[in-house]
Amino acid sequence: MREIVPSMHFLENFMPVVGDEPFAVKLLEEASHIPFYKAVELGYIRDAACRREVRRIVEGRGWQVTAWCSPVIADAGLSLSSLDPVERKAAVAMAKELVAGAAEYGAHRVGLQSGPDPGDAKREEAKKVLLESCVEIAEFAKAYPNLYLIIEPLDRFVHKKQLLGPIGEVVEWFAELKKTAPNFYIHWDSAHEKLGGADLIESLRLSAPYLAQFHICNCVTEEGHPYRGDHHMDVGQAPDYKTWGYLTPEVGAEMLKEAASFEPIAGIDRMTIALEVRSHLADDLWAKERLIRTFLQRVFDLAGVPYDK
Ligand SMILES: [Mn+2]
Repeated sequence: MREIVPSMHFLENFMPVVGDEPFAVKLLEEASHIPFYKAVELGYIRDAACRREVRRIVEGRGWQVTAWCSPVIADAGLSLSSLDPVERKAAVAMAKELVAGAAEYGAHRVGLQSGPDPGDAKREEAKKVLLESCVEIAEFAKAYPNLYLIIEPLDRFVHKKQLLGPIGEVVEWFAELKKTAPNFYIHWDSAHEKLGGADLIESLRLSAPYLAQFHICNCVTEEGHPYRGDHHMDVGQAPDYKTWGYLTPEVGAEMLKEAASFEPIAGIDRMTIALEVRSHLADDLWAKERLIRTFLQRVFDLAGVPYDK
């Protein structure tokens, strides 16, 4: 059995305001009074005073902190799996900088992603250089004793079109990475798997030997539907929780139950689960937060997994 605790995906749930760091920090402080969550997922924070504030809040709350740094590298137009050595070198240097910065505001996990899929002909080479990038970052991250690295496989063919990728391939690649970089783990996401056409439970099981945390996330997979893709879409509301997507509390509970049944792995005392829903400008953010929390609570209740220990 593995212990799994609820995580607040602050970055996505409060997306419209996270760019205003001082404002977002005030919201984080308010959010820290919600007893349900035992972990939090943030973006990359740049301001030194805000970093100190975030650290004070998360340490005071005893939250496990994930810092999602993947968008920073992608937004800079860089990729850890780039076949251009100059670009890849810049991406690795940036990743190290992000690890050091995230450690300042109390991060325990730093989240990365591969890079765009280069197509059939160059895929194997890209995987090879990605491994080299990850080994170098892992070596650097060893200086931070309570910090691990996580990599989130995305979909390859539908929306995010990343190198990693279908879970079977990811797991094979990961086994190789683990030999030299034991401080790397997988972050699994149900929407990417669903969009990739995977069976959710089977995919989750494949990731189990390396799994540190996961997202449940709603999406539409139907071709031609305007909502198709990884848009971090809304979940439904009681009583029927129906949306155009696949995710209901019952489906979420099935995943949570499965993950809780896995054998423990070295380095991971407790896993986290977050419900990934993105808010948009003009949303009532606290109403949205309540909706997300109510849904995730129901997932725990249906799975029979306790969250208030
Ligand atoms: Mn995700």
